[in-house]
Amino acid sequence: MPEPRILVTRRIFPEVIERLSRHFEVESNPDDVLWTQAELAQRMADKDGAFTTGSHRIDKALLAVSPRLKIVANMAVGYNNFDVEAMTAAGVQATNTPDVLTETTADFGFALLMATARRITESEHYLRAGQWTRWSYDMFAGGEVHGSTLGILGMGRIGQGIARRGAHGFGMDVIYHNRSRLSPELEAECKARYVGKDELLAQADHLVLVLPYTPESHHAIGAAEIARMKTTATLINIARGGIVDDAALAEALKDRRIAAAGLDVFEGEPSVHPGLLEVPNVVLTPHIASATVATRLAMANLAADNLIAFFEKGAPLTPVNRIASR
Ligand code: 8YV
Repeated sequence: MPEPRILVTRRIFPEVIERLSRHFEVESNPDDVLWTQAELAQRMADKDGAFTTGSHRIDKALLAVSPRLKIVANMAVGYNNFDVEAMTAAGVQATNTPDVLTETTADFGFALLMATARRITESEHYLRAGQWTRWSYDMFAGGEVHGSTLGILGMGRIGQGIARRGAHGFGMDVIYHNRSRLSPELEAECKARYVGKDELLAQADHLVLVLPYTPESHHAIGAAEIARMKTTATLINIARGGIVDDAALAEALKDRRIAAAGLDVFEGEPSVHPGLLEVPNVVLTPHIASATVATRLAMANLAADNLIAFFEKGAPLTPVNRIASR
């Protein structure tokens, strides 16, 4: 039997390409060319499987011209780049990389919260610009982190990791809102209290977004939601751009309707709303919440494991959809 043909859509660890090559005929992208969807479709035409990141959409149009495709393994826990319904209808297995990035991403969420509340990047820019000439009592005075109220919107694995850090490490009062409540045991472990969305917005000193991006969560935080927040609050988004209305947020930050924001993800990234680049009270990072060497390698290996398990054992390790057996 000929080896299955796999397309790897972006540059990834050479050792993972090497692993894949021991099982499959691999077409990789070592120069990391950002293929258009049309270029991707051309390459996908003779492939049995694909290793993707969030850079490309796996949608109806692509599936229609990928007759051999049986599986797409995303190197990400989020899979809003997949049309899962269309993939399921086409009998294409979808997989993601949960768990391996949970703690690293929660670490970053907390780092972004701290940097935002304590104005770390803003003050560094000031220092680098040679503006620090003397002490003053209110120089870069920020908001308190320890003992404050931490609000979490989206209480999956990463949200729970942030809750634990806040409650156990910083004595924060943790409240959360989610589609479904955690079990009493998990609530106790995270020291987190379930509240309605309006109460979450009104009570949080620091509001962290960790929910998946779906049609329902599009602009879950817009002008109306920001208006319900404390004027001293910070907003942290490590989930997906599109959950926040970036134009409304830029306006609110300019008018100091909230104190500050920390954003790792953006609507239409890698471009960033110009209003966000103009205000000082925002910490901006280029979608790096899972970016440690160890975690990115674990994610790549899990995506590879999914392809190998699917073709060699008939079932992937971390499926997103259930497909009828062929
Ligand atoms: C990825 C992410 O690096 O896992 C996710 O959902 O957002 C990041 O960890 C990114 O999606 C690239 O695939």
